[in-house]
Amino acid sequence: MIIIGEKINGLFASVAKAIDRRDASYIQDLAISQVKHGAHILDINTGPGREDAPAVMEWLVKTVQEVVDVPLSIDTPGPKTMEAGLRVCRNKPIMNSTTAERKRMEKFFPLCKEYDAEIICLTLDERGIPNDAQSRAEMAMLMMTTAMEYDIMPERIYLDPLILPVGAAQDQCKKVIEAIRIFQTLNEPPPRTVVGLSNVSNLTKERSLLNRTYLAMLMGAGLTAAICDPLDEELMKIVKAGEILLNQRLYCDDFLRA
Ligand code: THG
Repeated sequence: MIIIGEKINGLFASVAKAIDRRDASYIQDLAISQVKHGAHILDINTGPGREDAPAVMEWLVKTVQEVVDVPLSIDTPGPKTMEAGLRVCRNKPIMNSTTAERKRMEKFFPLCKEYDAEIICLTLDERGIPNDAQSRAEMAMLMMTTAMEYDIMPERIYLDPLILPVGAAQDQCKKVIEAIRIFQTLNEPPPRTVVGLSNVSNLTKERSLLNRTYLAMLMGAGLTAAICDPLDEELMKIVKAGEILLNQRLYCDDFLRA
């Protein structure tokens, strides 16, 4: 399982404050601890409603790269903010993300090509998120074929069926698992998949329990990567155990105990 650390996100009040103060060491501590706890990639998001988002993105990327050397996932819907991040990435960047909206694809696929990036494709268009797995798969297919018109091969794409909060759309949790299964049938080799795991527990009391239970289910369905909290120890234990049960990691009793 590829772990994408979610914690450098202006959604968190403490991170928003650190951004306002340009408190580099707060951001750098978050980067170092996530990598130390097993993050392979770090998601970087300036948070909502910032006029200075491009400048903030550039500062975040540079600040993080001073202390860790993992690839970064530039998480923004804004083309200017996206490009500000891509321009300063040292490693191959991941664009998070395009949707199936025409205008968004026309902006983001050329950027993906120009910066030789990977890209997350969200199953969402002008009409919103499709309400079942098959429609999500059709939208995923549309994004993959449109990407090919820009010479972006499916190997560079992660498909994201978009997890909704269980409290708001309980029936969607199972449909996202189904979508992960169907996405893998859309191409050969099977397209990679990703989710924003913590979305599922938004506004619930048992966040960690819901997150890790859902992650185990999604792993069983073949999920490639999760944007999640690597500092959640119970969650990371489930990642390790899941990898063993899926025969992706050699079984070792002592390792599981550690
Ligand atoms: N897919 C893709 N990218 C994504 C998402 C996705 N990026 C953003 C998000 N979803 C994944 N990252 C987070 C980060 C934080 C939270 C949830 C998902 C979160 N934050 C607390 C909240 O909003 O309640 C902040 C609370 C606090 O201040 O501590 O839960 O789906 N491709």
